[in-house]
Amino acid sequence: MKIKILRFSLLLVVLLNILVSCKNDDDDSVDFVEEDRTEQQAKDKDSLIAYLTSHYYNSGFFETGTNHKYTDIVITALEEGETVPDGHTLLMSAVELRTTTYFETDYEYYVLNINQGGGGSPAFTDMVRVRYSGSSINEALDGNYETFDSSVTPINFNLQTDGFSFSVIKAWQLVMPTFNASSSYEIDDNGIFTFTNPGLGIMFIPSGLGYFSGTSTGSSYDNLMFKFELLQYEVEDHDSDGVPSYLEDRDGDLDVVDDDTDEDFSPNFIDIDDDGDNVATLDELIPSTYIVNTNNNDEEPVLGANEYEISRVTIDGVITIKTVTIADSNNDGTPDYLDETITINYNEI
Ligand SMILES: [Ca+2]
Ligand SMILES: [Ca+2]
Ligand SMILES: [Ca+2]
Ligand SMILES: [Ca+2]
Repeated sequence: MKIKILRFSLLLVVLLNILVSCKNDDDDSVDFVEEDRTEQQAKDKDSLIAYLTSHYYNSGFFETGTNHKYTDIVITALEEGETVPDGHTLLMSAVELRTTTYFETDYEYYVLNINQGGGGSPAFTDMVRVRYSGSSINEALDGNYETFDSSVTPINFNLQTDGFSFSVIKAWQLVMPTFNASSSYEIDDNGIFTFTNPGLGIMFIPSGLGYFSGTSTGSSYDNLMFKFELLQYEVEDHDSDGVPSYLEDRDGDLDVVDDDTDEDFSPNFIDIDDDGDNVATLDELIPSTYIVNTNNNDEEPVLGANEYEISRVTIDGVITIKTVTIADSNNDGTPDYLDETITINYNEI
């Protein structure tokens, strides 16, 4: 599994820097200096455009049906003087240009949406289940098509790290929430899953939204291409405090690390007492339990607007669902768990 968080790449850079610095006393080798992000992005933009304007894909194959796989996508280099054959589309004519700011650098990247997907859509902090392959665009421009990472069997990735576990590169966190997962799935007698109407696409990304100076792909500053199927996702609650992690992004800037209500240097999404009032967040939410007996054809409960499922256990067709509801007992717009002046423990009432 090669997809790692950038932070670890940076750590590696620091370590390399120390190693190289130590050597400097003995010889005259130069310090490792990471490329300037803005300068690198300008080069990467040229590489991405060069690739997208010189390659086409089998678009006709995907015109009917919604159950295609990433392995069905065939990208071919356009030979000099050749026109794009019928049933195919030049990548540049099919992709959508997207922009973002990351590490104070303006980035451009491209997404080819082949199928949106028929299910729900993950939040940027959720876990996704995908099939995918990743390859180097720089290598492809040199005529070498090599996959550096792939999984044809479904595999899970966290879109948001808690600072300790691995998670994906930035581009995945940006792109996955813009697709939908499959609408349903079936498991056959051999345990093989079949997914209906999954999200299917390709992302073409500059090194700055990938591994940048890291060498996970075999070389630094690689522009990358990921073909993927978004199969399923799960809502993540990193600190298990009952509030889904995406809701702990209080300022809504798609960054959970910069939200720290009690300013204790533990961001809300990994803080079990978000307002620091010594009543745990989980205790400042109103608990409910639902019993759904599927043997009696009981229907699942419809959850309230501020109600979230925290656990589900099924025994002999009887489902026990526990939920929490965000309370704002003084109606001042700040929920109890973020209001240090309110200390009601709903699990002791
Ligand atoms: Ca935020
Ligand atoms: Ca905190
Ligand atoms: Ca929290
Ligand atoms: Ca409180």
